Amino acid sequence: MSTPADADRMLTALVRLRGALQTAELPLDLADAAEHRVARQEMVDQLEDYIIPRLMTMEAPLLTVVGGSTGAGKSTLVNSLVGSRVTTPGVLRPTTRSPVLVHHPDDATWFGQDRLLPDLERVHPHTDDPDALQLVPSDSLPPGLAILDAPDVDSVEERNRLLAAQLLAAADLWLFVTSAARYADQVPWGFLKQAAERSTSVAIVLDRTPEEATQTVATHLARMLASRGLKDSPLFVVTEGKVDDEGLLPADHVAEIRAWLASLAADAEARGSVVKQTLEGAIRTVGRRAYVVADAAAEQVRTAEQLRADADAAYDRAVAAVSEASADGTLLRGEVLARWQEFVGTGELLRSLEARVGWIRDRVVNAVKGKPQQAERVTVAVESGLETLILEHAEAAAERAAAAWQQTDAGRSLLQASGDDLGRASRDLRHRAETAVRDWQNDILEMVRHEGADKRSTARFLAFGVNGLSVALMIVVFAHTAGVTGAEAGIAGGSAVVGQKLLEAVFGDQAVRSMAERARRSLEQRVGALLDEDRARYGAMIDGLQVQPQAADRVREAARRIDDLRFAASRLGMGQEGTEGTL
Ligand SMILES: Nc1nc2c(ncn2[C@@H]2O[C@H](COP(=O)(O)OP(=O)(O)OP(=O)(O)O)[C@@H](O)[C@H]2O)c(=O)[nH]1
Ligand SMILES: [Mg+2]
Repeated sequence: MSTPADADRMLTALVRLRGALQTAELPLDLADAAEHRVARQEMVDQLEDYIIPRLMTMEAPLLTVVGGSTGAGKSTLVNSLVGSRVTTPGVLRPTTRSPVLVHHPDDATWFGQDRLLPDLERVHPHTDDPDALQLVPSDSLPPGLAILDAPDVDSVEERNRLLAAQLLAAADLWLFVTSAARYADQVPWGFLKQAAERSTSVAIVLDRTPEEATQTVATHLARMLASRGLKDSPLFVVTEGKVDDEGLLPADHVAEIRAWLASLAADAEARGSVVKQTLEGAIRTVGRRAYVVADAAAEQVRTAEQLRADADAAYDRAVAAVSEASADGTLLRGEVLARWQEFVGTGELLRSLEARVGWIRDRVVNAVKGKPQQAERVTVAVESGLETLILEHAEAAAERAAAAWQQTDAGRSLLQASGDDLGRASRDLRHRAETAVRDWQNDILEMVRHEGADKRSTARFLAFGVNGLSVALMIVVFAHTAGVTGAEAGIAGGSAVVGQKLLEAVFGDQAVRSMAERARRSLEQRVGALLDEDRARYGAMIDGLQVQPQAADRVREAARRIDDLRFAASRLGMGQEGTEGTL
């Protein structure tokens, strides 16, 4: 960030990264998703709470966040540093739930809602509200320095722990407080490790140390700090002292820390380098972690597509199966066949099929004359046969799709979240199937009526009737791929041949072929649409996730841009100053 223009470019890249991260939601329960979600939220928070506002106002006061172990004496330390009771210490753990920010009265403008930690509402009187930030102006702090008392990082209350982490992520400088009794605890060290990795500026306060233990404990702690990459962090030891009625420690106990902070406040350059170290470390870390989130987001998109494809495959198969079974003679059995034979007669008809076509036609005409109820019965049988076929395959599709989803964690939790029994056909499918089949039968009636418009008065047309011809057309459709050329195709095939001949006698070969083709297409469309509605239940679950296919690339692009700007800045820095450079 050598020039204001460089800083602007970096700011743009960071704002873009924040936007990209916000769209990179990770709704599917993939392995590690929980971890990535936390990381993503932490990054968005830190960009909003600290990095972006800080970069926009580099001249803002140094924000020192006092964080650390529960009951280590953080609030007492803040009060003692300020010299009056600005935040409430307490015997009951945890005491501090709502952060308190103390600043010089002249610096008030820097800590408005529009700057750092924008989601914490600014309040002036004391509060326990964890969503509020209590602002306390105090003359006893020098301008350019603000101190924030945070909740305990290892709190028994999760809300406290999260808030403490968020506040530390918004700090220019950590004043990390631990006590002689607690300095070896694990949680605080987790935070310190993070600070070391991110090059956050940290000073350690070993609080409440009994006089006689000072040497041993301080030496041990210093060694621990060095081995964890924090050897350059100042270490202050505060010996255990008596607190006064106000809960303040004697001034000399905190004099050293106070002096150090005052010297930072007074020295713009020193202050600037503390801020720069933390800010640059935060930008570097966010940039690096962004790639991990981008990978996770890409994995979400892949998984969502796979789940969708699994459901689609299950339903495609059902559509194909219904289409096949409604054309290969499968339906020309049982009830449909029996009713059809009742309508056109059998035996004799079929036996002499090859020989005397003309004769058959006449026989059929005679056979069906005046039997409209029989045609109606065929229609009813077709209806129920088709419905059963569709329902069977819809059930099978739902089972297959659910079974495929059951195989992954992500799919399993989607099934659970659906609240609907996705493993079964939808509840209203039977009703919708009835309607669809009836609509299809109406299509056929329409077709026959239309095709027969100029033949209405012929004897044959009259003999079969629109209904009779329509059921014949259905029968022909059902035998489409079963072969309709002769009796060798079996009874079903033979029955279809009768239907075919019958239609041909009225409409002619060409017209029958085309009608059968159209009737078949219409059936496929209706069945397809019907099953699509069931399939859509799965699609809706995926759509509801709002997984953004572009998000991963956008995150990666923004992170790369940040890398480039950091690299350019460091080269510039080396060229000009012969040092390691800036960002
Ligand atoms: N005698 C003595 N008591 C102290 C000292 N520091 C803190 N205490 C007491 O220890 C208790 C906890 O101190 P706090 O300042 O509330 O500790 P904290 O770290 O802010 O606690 P949380 O906000 O709950 O995490 C209070 O009763 C303090 O009065 C100290 O140096 N000497
Ligand atoms: Mg406290």
